[in-house]
Amino acid sequence: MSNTLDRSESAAETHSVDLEQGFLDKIESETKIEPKDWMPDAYRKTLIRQIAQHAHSEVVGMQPEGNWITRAPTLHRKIGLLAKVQDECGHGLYLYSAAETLGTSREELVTALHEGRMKYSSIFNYPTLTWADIGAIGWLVDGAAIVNQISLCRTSYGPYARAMVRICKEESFHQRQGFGIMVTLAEGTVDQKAMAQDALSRWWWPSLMMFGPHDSDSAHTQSSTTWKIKRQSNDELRQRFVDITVPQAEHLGLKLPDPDLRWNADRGHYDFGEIDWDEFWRVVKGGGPCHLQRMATRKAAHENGRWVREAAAVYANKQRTNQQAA
Ligand code: FAQ
Repeated sequence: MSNTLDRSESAAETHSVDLEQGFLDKIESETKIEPKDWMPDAYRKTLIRQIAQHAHSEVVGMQPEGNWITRAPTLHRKIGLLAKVQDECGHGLYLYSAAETLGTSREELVTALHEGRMKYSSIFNYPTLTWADIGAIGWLVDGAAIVNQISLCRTSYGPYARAMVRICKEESFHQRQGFGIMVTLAEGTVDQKAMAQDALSRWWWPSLMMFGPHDSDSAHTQSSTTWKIKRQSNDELRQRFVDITVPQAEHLGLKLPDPDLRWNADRGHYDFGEIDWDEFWRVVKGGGPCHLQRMATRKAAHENGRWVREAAAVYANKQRTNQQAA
């Protein structure tokens, strides 16, 4: 009897080692992991966390810009901004759908956000005080998001990687739209240029924080890199963003608010000053200037949309019943 048990336990162990090896082989050979493939629990958990937090960021990220839709300076700018905010909502949808392929539900993820068990990007905790902030968000926040997300197009989980390809195409349009606003303001009156400078000065450091803590303080980087969820580290991506953005600020004739920023010919990169990590962690932990307002608005929108979700579910059921009857 005990021999039979020993044998079945050891067969189960061999099976699980085979599964794990099969998974690692796929990662090694750059074969995407798909929803029905076997994957370690920790890989699944990390993906759900990262994809859902990304989805929450897109949806909460609609708020700072939504604030300016009714105050856009021209019809042309208003149409562009409306389309951008709708795109962010769509990105949230693709990402929640990608997370759902891992065996969770959108309702569960949204509840976790509302109960403070999940995060959204620190960047969306800052206020949009002037129209120039809309330019700065498009240029810097979408610019940072693209640098991060281009890298994620090669992430190992298939549905996430495919969502990223589409999202990046839209984000690059957003980035150009934002830069266009900054160009107009920087080439405008003295007051407009000052407004652009003020927005840049306020959004620069929070944009650098979007990439997360230093690699040495990043809890998830090591495992996420081994599993090729992350293809480049937080610090590598942050450096890439700085290198791309400094010449753009020079083109605008605006000054980045960092006295330590300078080209380092030996490294072939810009050196830049230290981020205020106390501020970063304070914001990440819910102490950001607009956190309470963002969450109250998000929860109210969810409640106000309840009847739509219920009506859509009833309609879908009715369609299903009709199809079965036909
Ligand atoms: N904010 O160990 P790591 C956008 C947390 S989309 C808040 O380095 P990881 C589009 C992190 O979750 C912007 N929390 O974590 C748009 C973890 O806490 P946990 C969102 C942060 O995951 C534009 C802890 O710190 N993009 O902008 C932040 O390996 C305009 C330790 O950190 C994405 O989500 C932060 N900035 O690396 C929309 C991209 N950084 O979960 C509207 C996908 C770190 O253990 C308008 N995500 N934390 O409790 C990623 O690439 C990664 O998750 C990182 C963080 C790089 C953000």
